[in-house]
Amino acid sequence: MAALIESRYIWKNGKMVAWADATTHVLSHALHYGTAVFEGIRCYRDSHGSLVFRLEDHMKRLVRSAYMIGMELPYTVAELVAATEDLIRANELGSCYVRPIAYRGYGALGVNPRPAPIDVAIAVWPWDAYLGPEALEQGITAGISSWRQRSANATPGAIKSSASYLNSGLAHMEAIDHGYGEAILLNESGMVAEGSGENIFIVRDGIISTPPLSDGILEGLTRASIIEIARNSGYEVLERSLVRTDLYTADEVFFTGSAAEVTPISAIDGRQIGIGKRGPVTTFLQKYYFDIVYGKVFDYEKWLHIIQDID
Ligand code: PPE
Repeated sequence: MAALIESRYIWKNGKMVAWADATTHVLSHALHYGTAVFEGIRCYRDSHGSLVFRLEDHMKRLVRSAYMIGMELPYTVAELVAATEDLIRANELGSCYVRPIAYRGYGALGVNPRPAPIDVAIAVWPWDAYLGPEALEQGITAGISSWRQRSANATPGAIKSSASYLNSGLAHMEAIDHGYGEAILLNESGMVAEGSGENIFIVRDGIISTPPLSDGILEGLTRASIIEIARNSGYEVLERSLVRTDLYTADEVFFTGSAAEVTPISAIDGRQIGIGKRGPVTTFLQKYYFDIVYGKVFDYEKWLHIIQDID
């Protein structure tokens, strides 16, 4: 799932550097104190070029995450978008994953991050189906984690910070150890929050529901896209708090994320969900999502940053 396939160049602090040279010192602040924010973006290849899904929106979220942890990035959203475009061209990749990261680098240690410099990098590499090749069709199993989503007052889920992913990692490892494919975290009030790297949706009697942002989740761009696509297709979509039993009794449950795309959940805590594989609403939304990201739906081209091939 996560083995890196190296590409040629990484963009770092305004320059293209060779993959192997994009290193940082072991005393970089972020390594010790989690002072980094990042993004995960997918780029899809069609016959004319590379289509980067919601690139500008992801870079805006990066800037917002940075702002919330007191980092003012030395690059604008437009500069980060242009850098990504240059990088994808330079690496001549097919479909790939884009990982921008902004972090407190080398120069000062101690809890106060402010004396440490800010470094910004963007990497791209091929990344296959996040939850395994069969997951998109067959679904994956999930378990409710004994680890909780942190409250909005402690490493908030709304900030896509490296620090938050310690919690995701704990939940994910536990899920794997218990024989599940992925973890679902409840928040401190016991409401369903999200997966270790995905937002979550349920379908019951044709109505789609997903936890509200106020339940302490990441404001997922795939989540926002699915809400918009579903509403425009005539579905009722509610942003409402969900309890664990809402998951058990749903007809369908699915995860969304840039990496996970739209992944059905076949069972939760050993209880089969609906028909135990991708249900009809999930199938519809997943297909629609893939059609959109591959540029087949004119109405949603607004979400694609198109990098034309230069012949
Ligand atoms: N919640 C969490 C905790 C999360 O990590 C992600 C994305 C989402 C929701 C969905 O957000 P969005 O991608 O904007 O729809 N997780 C990213 C990183 C995964 C990783 O393993 O690293 C991703 O999907 O790229």
